[in-house]
Amino acid sequence: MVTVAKLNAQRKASGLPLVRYEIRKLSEEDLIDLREAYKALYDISEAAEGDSRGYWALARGHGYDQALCHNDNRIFLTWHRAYVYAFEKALSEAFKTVRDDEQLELTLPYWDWTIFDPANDADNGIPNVINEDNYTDRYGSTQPNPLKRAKSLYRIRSLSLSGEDEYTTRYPSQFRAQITELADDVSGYMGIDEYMTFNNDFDRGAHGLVHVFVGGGDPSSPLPNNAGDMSRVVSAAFDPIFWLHHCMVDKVFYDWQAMHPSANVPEHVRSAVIYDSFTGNDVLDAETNLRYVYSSEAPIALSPEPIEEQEEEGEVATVEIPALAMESPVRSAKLDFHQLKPPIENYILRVYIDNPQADARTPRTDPSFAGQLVLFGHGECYGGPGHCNPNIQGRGKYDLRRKHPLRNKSTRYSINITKALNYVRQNGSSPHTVRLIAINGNGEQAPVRNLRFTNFSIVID
Ligand SMILES: [Cu+2]
Repeated sequence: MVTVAKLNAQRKASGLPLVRYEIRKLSEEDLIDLREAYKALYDISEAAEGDSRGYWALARGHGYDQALCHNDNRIFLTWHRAYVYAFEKALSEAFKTVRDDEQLELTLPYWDWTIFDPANDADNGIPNVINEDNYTDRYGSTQPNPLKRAKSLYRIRSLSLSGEDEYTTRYPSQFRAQITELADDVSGYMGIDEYMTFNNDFDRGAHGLVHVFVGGGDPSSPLPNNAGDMSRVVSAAFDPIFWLHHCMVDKVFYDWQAMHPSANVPEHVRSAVIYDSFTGNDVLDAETNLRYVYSSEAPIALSPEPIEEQEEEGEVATVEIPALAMESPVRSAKLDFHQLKPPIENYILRVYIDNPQADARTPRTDPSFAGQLVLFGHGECYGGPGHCNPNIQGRGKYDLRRKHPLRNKSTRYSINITKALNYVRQNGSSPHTVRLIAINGNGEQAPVRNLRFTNFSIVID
């Protein structure tokens, strides 16, 4: 099975957007990665509290003693998008450092608080992996769960607390009762077509509700008014759940944008400077500019590791899509090729779902047909060495010329399989199989290995 960090590193090398997943869909290995990454951020701050790479440097930006998220409500959505993005990058950097491995690219998962899942959630409505006190690390020993609590600069410096009181605390006894309302709220937001109405309703609606009821309050709390950390702006971002919550807030924003592509974003929101010196314009198109997308299903790839061209066997490539959890039709399902080299001859790549008999003769009218990619033959290379894939990695600060237009390692080759997947969801049983067939210019089936790509992954949301 491919991990989130390894798959995203492969996608990054291919110029594809990174993928953020739902926390309940992560594998044990992914959760260990996430926990080690959080711990690595804590360790940076523990060693030097002002280190800009560390947890406290980020958490204090929410309104403790640095930037102020609540300074201007009109930029609620964009400010927090930049804030979560900065956290995700710091998390991934700390993870690479602690693992001493550059071939990893961690993304932050989101916590979908519109559902209660008895198999994965605690009675209070919070997923077990976030709620449990301890977890088993990759060496089999018990460790404190870094997603449960973190030391808070606010508690230590401003409230002079010590010992166990240095750690963030939640009192979520009323949270689970809110989940139905949260789901209703989010589906209601999707019907709003005006940006500022959505921004304001969401900020002071579902977003705030999660803060208030996850933080909660209790007479034993040493915070003012017996609050939990999540229920106060000044302390919220010190609780590790803050980032998983705000990643969900960002996903709702992302989904809303997809449903309202022509909504007018006010000039003030576009030009306002937000967290980390971004402007609203920099972050409005997350997929293009920040290079991430969301997936509501677990990571799916043909192979856990990049495939060497010569090793791939067989006439077709088949990958299994695990049972789909979503009750409603999927909004988007894309099959993305990693580092596909434009072929010399003409090829058509066809995708069929749940049809083990599919071959070059299976017509496009067959309900199992999911989509195709027509690759117009590139021909022999007549250029000099490196012509078809000039070195672009080396470019950057030392070479500011316009990028070379020929670069197959970062061209997106993608097949949209949304329609067919929704069809089989209704008419078939899961898990589903995706079958990739290559057809040459004579209409004959050709080995898929004739097409050179290092892997493909499927993103379903
Ligand atoms: Cu918030």
